[in-house]
Amino acid sequence: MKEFTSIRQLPDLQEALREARYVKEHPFADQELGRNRTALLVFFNNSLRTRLSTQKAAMNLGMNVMVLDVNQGAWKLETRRGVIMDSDKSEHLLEAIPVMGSYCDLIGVRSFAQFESREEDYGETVLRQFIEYSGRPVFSMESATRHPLQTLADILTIEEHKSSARPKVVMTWAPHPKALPQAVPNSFAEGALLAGYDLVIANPEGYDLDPEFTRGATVTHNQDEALEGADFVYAKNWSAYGGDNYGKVLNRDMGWTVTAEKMALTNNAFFMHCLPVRRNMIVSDDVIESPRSLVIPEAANRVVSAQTILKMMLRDL
Ligand code: AN0
Ligand code: CP
Repeated sequence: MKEFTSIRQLPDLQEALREARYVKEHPFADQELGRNRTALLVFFNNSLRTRLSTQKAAMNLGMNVMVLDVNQGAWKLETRRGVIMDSDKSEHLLEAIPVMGSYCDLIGVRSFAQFESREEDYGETVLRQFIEYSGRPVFSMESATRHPLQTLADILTIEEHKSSARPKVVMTWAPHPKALPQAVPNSFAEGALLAGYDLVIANPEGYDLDPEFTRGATVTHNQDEALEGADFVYAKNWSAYGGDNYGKVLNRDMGWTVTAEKMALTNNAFFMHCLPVRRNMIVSDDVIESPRSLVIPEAANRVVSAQTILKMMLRDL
């Protein structure tokens, strides 16, 4: 695999899940594959899980790893072409990217939506430049529109816990004080549909996601109705996508928080969230601490998803 920016780029999801289960059972079986290979992880945004799990995955494969926090210690980077560089930005991405590429074999990039323009965000301007100018295979560690390593870990977690062939999976919006990207919900919807789940998306009016990602799912504005009979509840906040409201917070209704009363509507569902999560905004303490909460094994599976993808990319170097 030469590029991994969407779960749809996997040659075969079921084959990738088989590979993931193997990796989980035998984490050190491929130490030779990464020998003398270097992964560079470039972060334009904060991270706990992605940073640590991707480093661990690379180390399990015998790789060397370098991490760059672009906003801490590197030169401030200009990303748009054609601008007169008289601001505080000392270097252009168009030089920085090929330089970074010359120091490594694989590049991971985290670059969130900036909410200045939907076209720029959904055009994936930063990620695309890495793909075009680094000369190296690139994988996403969450871009403006998707978070495929998270999605692969989420699907693996559902596969490990489901008790029917086609579980009912409810992805529900929940309140949050700040504007968050649509990357995680877009990507989860894309993945859950690819996996063949019965996907229901519940969100307030004004929060419908880009249909490019949700086509095939049931979208409803009634959370209680959606939760009925759910086998998995996947909570996430996102900001508005459509119209003039792109990137805005339109709703803070705490009636959407996932509480024990809400979970009582489900088929004794498992609770999932990609983390970081704000307790008693997105989910109540008792739900996230309950035995049905999968947030910790879900996060642990991030090592497995990263290692699976790195392995597939190393094989094709
Ligand atoms: C980010 C988001 O919602 O996309 C990262 C989640 C993995 N969350 C925050 O910025 C809080
Ligand atoms: N879930 C996830 O990607 O977490 P981080 O933002 O901490 O990497």
